[in-house]
Amino acid sequence: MKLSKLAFPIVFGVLAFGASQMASAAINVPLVLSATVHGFPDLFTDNVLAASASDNIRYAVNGAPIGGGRSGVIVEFDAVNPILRSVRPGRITIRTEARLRPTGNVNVFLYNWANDSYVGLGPMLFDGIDRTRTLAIGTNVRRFINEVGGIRVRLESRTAGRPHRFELDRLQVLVD
Ligand SMILES: [Ca+2]
Repeated sequence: MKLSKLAFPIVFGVLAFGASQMASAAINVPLVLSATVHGFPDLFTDNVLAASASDNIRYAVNGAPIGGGRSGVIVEFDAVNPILRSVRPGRITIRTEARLRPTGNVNVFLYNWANDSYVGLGPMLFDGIDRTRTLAIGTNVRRFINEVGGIRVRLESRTAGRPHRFELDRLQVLVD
């Protein structure tokens, strides 16, 4: 854990250039909790540590039927770092390394704590081979950080057929 070394450049950047400027270093916010909303409970690997490193140990979820021959996967992760309570970051970046069978989009959302809703960042296209995808949002970032420095990420795949399996090797929540 090297967060203490990253704290200074983040704070310095905010103080020196104002909240609208992005600092040069990013905080990699640790994952602390996960909640699976959809999926077959007996077929997923509910171990958040599996998603914290790129090591081919995967957080795996099988899609639950949602009708019409389709299935859905919704997974939520909480990332928390207390330093986020006191900074005004310019951007949150979600980076994932994952595979999805069959090929399809996984839509990425951040939870807006200010009005209890999810804001979509866009789709990430995955197939049967591990792919690294990145989405970022830089508008009014404070709404995505709660009073304890928490950020909630939702990954949602609803368009794939059955069987439907999402395997997340790594999820990174980066703040800068
Ligand atoms: Ca992993």
